[in-house]
Amino acid sequence: MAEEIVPISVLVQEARDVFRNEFQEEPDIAVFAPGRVNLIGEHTDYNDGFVMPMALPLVTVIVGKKIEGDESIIFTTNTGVDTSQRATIEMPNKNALIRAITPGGPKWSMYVKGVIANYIGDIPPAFKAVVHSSVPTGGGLSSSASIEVATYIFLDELTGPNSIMPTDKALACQKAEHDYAGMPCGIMDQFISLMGKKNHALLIDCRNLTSSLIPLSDSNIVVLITNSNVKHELTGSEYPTRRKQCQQAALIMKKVSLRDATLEDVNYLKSINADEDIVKRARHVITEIQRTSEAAQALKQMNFRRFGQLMVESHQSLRDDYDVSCPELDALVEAALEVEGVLGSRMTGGGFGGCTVSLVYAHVIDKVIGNIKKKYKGSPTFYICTPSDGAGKINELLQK
Ligand code: GAF
Repeated sequence: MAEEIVPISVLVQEARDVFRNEFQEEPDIAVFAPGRVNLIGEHTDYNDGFVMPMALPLVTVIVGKKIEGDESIIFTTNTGVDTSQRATIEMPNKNALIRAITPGGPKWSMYVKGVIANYIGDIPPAFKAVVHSSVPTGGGLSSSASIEVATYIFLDELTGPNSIMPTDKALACQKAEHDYAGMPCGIMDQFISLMGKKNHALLIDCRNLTSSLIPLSDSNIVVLITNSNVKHELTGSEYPTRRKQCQQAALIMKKVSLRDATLEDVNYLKSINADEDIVKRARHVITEIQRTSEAAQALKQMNFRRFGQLMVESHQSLRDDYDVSCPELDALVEAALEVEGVLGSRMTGGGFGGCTVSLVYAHVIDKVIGNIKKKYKGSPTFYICTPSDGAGKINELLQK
């Protein structure tokens, strides 16, 4: 029914086999970084707001080793839309004032290049590596952030111990995505991929980059992710537009960001006949930040029913005010909510396709999956996920 979650140990062995095949030698470094699902707090990270994601057991693994010379060679088992599985990277010049890498090459390699260029501290040596992932590409579960963060941790292993804060590593990976992949993302995905914790959701304050863990491990409750397996073209262009609209709203309200605004400020926007889209975007962000704070309280009190209601309100707001849902995501949410025992359901991530996340009583999980399969016109895939640990090294798995 649901997809099998491949254990990290198996992914590492698979990646090692590919490495041996490609390079006829053994890797001596293995690292992983997870994808994420956002439980609530959507499109709030770039508005200084709160988000509440959890790290997934779906991960990107990188195995590799240091080599002599200036050129790194990377092989991926998953190319996404590209056809080329191999990329070479000219490592940055140690004497250059600005650490830049020539762009170009397959899209997946841009995430790796961007992280090398933005790596904090010593310039990493050249390396050979294999990238292998169980995070579905382009499914809204942060496959790109998991490659970036895995790359960062891999470079840490190459260069040796350092005292760089995880938040600074997350910021470096975010900059990699901005500058090398051209996606002006917020900080949520890289942050949770680094700092996720088993059996916990993470409430992140994206204004001051602090976070608090909230336990999420109740044997009666299941987090169900449903991949619509659709991705509409709008994603690339609409995300920057939403960011700009939020900045415009804050500017008109004379606020640093929408984090500082209230619904009274939305009334002010209306009173001056501000553009209707601007009003709606601001209303979503302001109410979503409130919902996320309330959801954190509900989760602390293990009030899953309230948490679920807030998820539903979040979806409605994303659909009606932020205009980032699509008929497929709406249909998945609707089909999930038809089943008694589903506490909440919403689209998750940037929108325009990708996944929904539902909070479900464990005893109705088969019923929910069955109903979605019956009602949804596409071909959905399902993942039952428990909150998992953030990125780390797993070199010992290579010894086995
Ligand atoms: C994408 C972005 F990368 C995140 O930073 C966040 O803005 C999310 O969309 C929407 O909440 O995943």
